[in-house]
Amino acid sequence: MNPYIQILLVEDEESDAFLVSRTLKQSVYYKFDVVVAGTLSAAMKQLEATDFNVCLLDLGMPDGCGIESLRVIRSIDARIPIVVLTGNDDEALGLTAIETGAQDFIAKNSLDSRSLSRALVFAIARQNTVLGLAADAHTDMLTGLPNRRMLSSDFERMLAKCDHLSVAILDIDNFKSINSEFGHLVGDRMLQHVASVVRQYAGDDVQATRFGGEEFALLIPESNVDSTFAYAEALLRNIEDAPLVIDGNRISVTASIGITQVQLADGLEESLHRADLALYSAKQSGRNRVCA
Ligand code: GH3
Ligand code: MG
Ligand code: MG
Ligand code: MG
Ligand code: MG
Repeated sequence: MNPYIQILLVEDEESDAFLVSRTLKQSVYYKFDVVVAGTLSAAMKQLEATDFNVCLLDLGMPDGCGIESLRVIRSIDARIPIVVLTGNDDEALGLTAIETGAQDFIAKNSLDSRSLSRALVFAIARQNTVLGLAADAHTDMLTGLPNRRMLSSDFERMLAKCDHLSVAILDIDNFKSINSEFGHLVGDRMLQHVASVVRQYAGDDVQATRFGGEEFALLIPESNVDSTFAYAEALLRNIEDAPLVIDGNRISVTASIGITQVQLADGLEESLHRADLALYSAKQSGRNRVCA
């Protein structure tokens, strides 16, 4: 681990902040760089301005009390490892803190450089592992796109911040014949290729997901049926115009897309179902086209 560790110390008692900083300076193995925030709102400003490696949090703050302080920090930063400082050997509070999302707790009156360093370094290492596992669980290995697990949280997130959302399902045409003609490995390369065309085309605003085998889902914000139709149509032209080149051989592919606009009462499943029916129409009417 990087021996240089940036800590946000959220502590309202100056004498305690001094004690913690002094204890950290005694570490032989790590250089702890400590920034002190005396209130939760000061902590919020610091977290927005700087990338800290870990947050050391006193639960009793003037603008927050007990576990509530922890919730506040977590809501500002969902990823930062948090080690809680408890005042009076309050083990029950420390354990509750861990259940609420802290990585560890340590009692202020038993601070020593070794156990404090250990708690901080362990918290960082463990949180890295947890975040890595979470990222893996939400990423499709073959294409690197988010997978279906990610789709429902993306759907809720986008629905919350835009007025009109559309859903598109893209399915590669006659993909079985790519596999049977060129082999499964080339099929995999084709999936990666189409995924990269989709990802580039989608950019930052549209959320693209590998939805299933050779199917991709797109969440398109601030769109209606007409704009989504044109958007999807242009994507199909990009795919058609970008053959996969392997050893000088150009392998062309097309896809079909079903689109729908998310209705007020819709959940993700209803929207996907309608997009899937539209996709079926696109396939039935000859493929390489968009249907709504
Ligand atoms: P259609 O135009 O009707 O969509 O025809 P299709 O051949 O694409 O139809 P279908 O959806 O039935 O076939 C999808 C195929 O995709 C079947 C499966 O073997 C293949 N497939 C799914 N996932 C993968 C993968 O990860 N790699 C490879 N190489 N093939 C996959
Ligand atoms: Mg306090
Ligand atoms: Mg399919
Ligand atoms: Mg199919
Ligand atoms: Mg297909």
